[in-house]
Amino acid sequence: TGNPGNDETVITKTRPKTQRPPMYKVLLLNDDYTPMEFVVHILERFFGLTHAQAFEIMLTVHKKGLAVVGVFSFEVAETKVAQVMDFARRHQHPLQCTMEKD
Ligand code: NFA
Repeated sequence: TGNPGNDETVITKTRPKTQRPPMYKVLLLNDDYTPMEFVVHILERFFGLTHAQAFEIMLTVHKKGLAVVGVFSFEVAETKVAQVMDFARRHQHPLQCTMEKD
């Protein structure tokens, strides 16, 4: 309008779309044969957990059937799964580790 004192300015804020990589949950699955201490060892060795944290997650898997061990980029998650599966296979335990998009 032509009224004095009103410039009719519209303020817009741009929100830059920063790209974040998709994240992946690494899951550990229960079975009837893998020893509890072996699972605890894996969680300490490949996921940098303390003994107490590792024991807690192992028990969750044992009781609930599965648990999320951690959330990582695709590449890191893939590596963790491969490390766990390889270590379990070499020790002839049927432990299963998988990943899924978060
Ligand atoms: N359920 C296994 C047992 O009783 C222990 C286990 C825990 C296996 C977590 C796999 C994952 N020996």
